[in-house]
Amino acid sequence: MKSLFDRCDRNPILTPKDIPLPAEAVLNPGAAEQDGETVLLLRVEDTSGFSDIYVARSRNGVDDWRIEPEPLLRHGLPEWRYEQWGCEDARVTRLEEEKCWYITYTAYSQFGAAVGLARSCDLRSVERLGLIFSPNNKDACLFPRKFDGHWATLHRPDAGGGIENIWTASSPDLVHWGNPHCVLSEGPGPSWDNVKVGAGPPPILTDRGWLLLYHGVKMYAGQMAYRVGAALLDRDHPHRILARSQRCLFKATELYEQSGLVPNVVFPTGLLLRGEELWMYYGAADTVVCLATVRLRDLLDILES
Ligand code: M1P
Repeated sequence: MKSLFDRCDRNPILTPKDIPLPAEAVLNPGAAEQDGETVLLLRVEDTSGFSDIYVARSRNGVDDWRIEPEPLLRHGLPEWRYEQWGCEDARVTRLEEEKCWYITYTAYSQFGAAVGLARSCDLRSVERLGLIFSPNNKDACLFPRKFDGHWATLHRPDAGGGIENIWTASSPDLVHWGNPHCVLSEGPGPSWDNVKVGAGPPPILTDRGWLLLYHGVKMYAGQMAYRVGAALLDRDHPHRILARSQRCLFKATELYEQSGLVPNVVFPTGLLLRGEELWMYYGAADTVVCLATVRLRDLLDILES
């Protein structure tokens, strides 16, 4: 059977060897377009185990990446106590109304994993706005427009007892967040996503609603398998789910996905719509960065069925 997604034949498109410092891993990239170029916000884990966010640019989004020598978000700055252990897994959303990109990322510290928000108008310098969700919370991404005068985000609070579902929250100013709703729960029984779920890249608006890619996790013999599913959220009420894929749509099948620091992980964090195609940037085995494409129509048809 032909797979829904086509993997880039240059995969992995970025490896630790491409990084201008000794790196253990490069993974889970946010993706944006700027001046006709693809910009990835890479999580780079250094050889001491701590992560920062670096910027990479490419004309074709596949190769010839130019990587900034200094991180955009560096962990351990004395004034940012909630990210002393790492800045991880950035998702980036262009807010046209604000004429800036907004970056949600995991701020990791002795206090746990929280959600940090930063803004950048040039993707070269950044202004941190602080935490928007306290620990433990991860996998946050912003919608690119307001709903009834409020911004909206997806995020994944840890409810305790192993319950980790995707929630929405809304805010008048991107700083104060409330109005929580659970939008997508862990799958039931032995489902492929029964251990936890987390939002992937910022949702993309389609003629059928907001398309969300998310990761779902299931445990096999004590090892977690991270795979990818999709959902459609209501165009005007993003906490209402319209459809959800019953099966996983993308999983680790290649050596660079099945083998690495954390085996059997595909973890999408960047998604760009190019014509009829979606370009999905993802971390593989928590070690390298990869690209796969899918026709938007094919994905929507699956959700509709
Ligand atoms: O090892 C796979 C992933 O594990 C975590 O995922 P989640 O956010 O769902 O808990 C993260 O640490 C992520 O970085 C990592 O890729």
